[in-house]
Amino acid sequence: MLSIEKKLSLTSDKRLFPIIDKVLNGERLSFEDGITLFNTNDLNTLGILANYVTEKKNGKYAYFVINRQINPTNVCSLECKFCAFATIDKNDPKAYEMSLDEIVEKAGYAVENGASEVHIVGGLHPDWTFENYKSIISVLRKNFPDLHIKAFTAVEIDYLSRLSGKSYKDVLIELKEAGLNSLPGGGAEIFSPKVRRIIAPEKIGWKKYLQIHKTAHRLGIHSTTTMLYGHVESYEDRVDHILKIREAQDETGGFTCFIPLAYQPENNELSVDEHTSGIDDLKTIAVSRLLLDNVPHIKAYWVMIGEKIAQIALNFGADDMDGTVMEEKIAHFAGAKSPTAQQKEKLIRLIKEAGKIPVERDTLYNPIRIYDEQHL
Ligand code: V47
Repeated sequence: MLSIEKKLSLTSDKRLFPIIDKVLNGERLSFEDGITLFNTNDLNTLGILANYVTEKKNGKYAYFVINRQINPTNVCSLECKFCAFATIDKNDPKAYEMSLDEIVEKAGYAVENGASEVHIVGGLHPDWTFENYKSIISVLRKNFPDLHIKAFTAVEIDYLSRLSGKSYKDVLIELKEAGLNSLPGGGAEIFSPKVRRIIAPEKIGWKKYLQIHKTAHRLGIHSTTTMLYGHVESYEDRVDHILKIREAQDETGGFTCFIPLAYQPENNELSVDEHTSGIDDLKTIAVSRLLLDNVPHIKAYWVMIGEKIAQIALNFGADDMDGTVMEEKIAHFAGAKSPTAQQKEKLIRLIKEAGKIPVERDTLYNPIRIYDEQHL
């Protein structure tokens, strides 16, 4: 069998040699390295290198979670150009608002089906108060004492701060006291202000996004983080985004996972009509793994890249597939071709076929069950 050094030395792209050396020596990659990696056509070497780093961090384990997404409302005062889920108009036939009873019912179904996590994100509803948002957390906590509540993106936390007149820190403390466990990573989009002006002109910028996550981390609230790619951004924008996350993680260490989100092109106002390619999805996952030396996990989100690419991504730097999801709306309003839910058995099979060991995890990556050979 060829050693890793030998396999990597066979690269057809000589520009990769210094990067390979750095990775094998455990050295941090630079902005320029990130650009070179995005520009290479030697996908195989990129995959081998990223998989080497993944297996150094997480062995052969690949994770999934039994979870449910709940989107309490799609009424939103922001009008992001890529978003097909939200509407600004409460009278729009597609507008909806869930009652607390509906939210509890959905979470109850999830718990009955083995979920350890609910992932809650929705619009910035112009009529809802801080107390309305907080009651979603407290009612779920009251009904499901052991459920992990991962809720409200940094964009929602900023909104709650403006609604209540409280600081980010005080909003987060109150939500934590109500039962919030962690924050999801949505709302990051692409940090570049130039791109943000095109795709999400009214959304908080990268400084506030990261400030909110770092504030949460300092309060003991972990979070995930994301990057929306495949629209009008450049490779430079992607690398800049990823390195800003790396810098924030150096400060607080609270990100558990990075999730590249592949742009879905339908029913929105952005004039980009193409889905991302499989090669771009794999490159983005691999480069993320290689640049983010301080983030423990990289997620191949099957909802947005499809099951097949997500499965292959497990050998290109990803070690997590998200989960059963149970009801996905955001990507599917925008034309995602994947199913809207996933069976646990299917996730286990996809991971096993990729040559990895499936691990059902909780939100913070504590193993719940390892499906090693004896279980398979
Ligand atoms: O914030 C919206 C993105 C995000 C589109 O934290 C779109 O573990 C692609 O953040 N094409 C919500 N993406 C989903 C999200 C997420 C998903 C799974 C796991 C985690 C996690 C987080 O979806 C939004 C936005 O960035 N989004 N519209 C679209 N047309």
